[in-house]
Amino acid sequence: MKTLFFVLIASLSLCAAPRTLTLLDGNDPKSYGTTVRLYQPTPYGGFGDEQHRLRITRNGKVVKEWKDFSIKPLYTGDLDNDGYTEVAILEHSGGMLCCFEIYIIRIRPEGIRISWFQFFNAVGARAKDLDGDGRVEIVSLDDIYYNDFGMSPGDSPDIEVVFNIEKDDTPHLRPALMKRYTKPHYYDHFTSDGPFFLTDKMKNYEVSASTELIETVLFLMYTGEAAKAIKAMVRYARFDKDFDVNETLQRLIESMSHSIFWPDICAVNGWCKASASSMKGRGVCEPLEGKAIIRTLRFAKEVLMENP
Ligand SMILES: [Ca+2]
Ligand SMILES: [Ca+2]
Repeated sequence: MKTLFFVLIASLSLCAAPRTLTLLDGNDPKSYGTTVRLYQPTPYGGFGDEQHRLRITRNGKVVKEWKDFSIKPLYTGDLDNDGYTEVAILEHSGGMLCCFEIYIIRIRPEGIRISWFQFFNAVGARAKDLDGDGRVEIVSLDDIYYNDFGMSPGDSPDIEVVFNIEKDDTPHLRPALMKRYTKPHYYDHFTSDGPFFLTDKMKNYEVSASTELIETVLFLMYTGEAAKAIKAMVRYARFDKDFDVNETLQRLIESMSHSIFWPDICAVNGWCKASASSMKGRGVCEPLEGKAIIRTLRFAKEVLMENP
């Protein structure tokens, strides 16, 4: 009975204590004395403000500490295959869909460097070397579109992206890996030939077909198949008379131009100024103005409308 009592007390104390995760141990030779620890409040106790804390120390001295509504580990290891360790974390500052940040903490002999970039909705973000080339891919949602289609967050379109973080901290899309791993559920339905129809699942779950369409269209544009995207929209517009291809295109291009992947989207579709695109390679795509792209795409649409 006495033993049971002590076990009970010990369990209660454990429940009340915040959970501590050591993301990087200062004894690891590749840490150069850097320890990265995450303190997570427990559901029934812990921090009074229920916030997560991340603390970075080097040789026992605190060099950085911050707290937010939610901080989750994303990856610890060599993210970009340069021989040095990175710690990637996902921070959520609150709100239903907004705002998430991915932080990259670079551990180097001379010190640490922290950079970050923002996602609207990064629920379920994960990191893994998908193609075995030594560079780690991050898979997450690019959800900038929920603001732009006048829909509730649950119905708004989003796209699952696969990207690498370069040594200069810029994210770069991996369209080929997206084709292999993140095809939207209704991809085949929207890209096949013949008249469009609602599937039983679409009817049963009252899924907005145009949201599903936009997700497929985004996927096609992010992976360099804009012509196929237009074809899917034209086919759908014959089914849904309220669907305006021109208007949707315009909103899509405008929204896309706010994505952190916009230079990549332009590069993969060839929407770059001639002088820049002729050089090929990364970082040289100077995007066309949105209006010029819309003109090109509308022309493609007119051709398709006349020759289905
Ligand atoms: Ca590295
Ligand atoms: Ca890889």
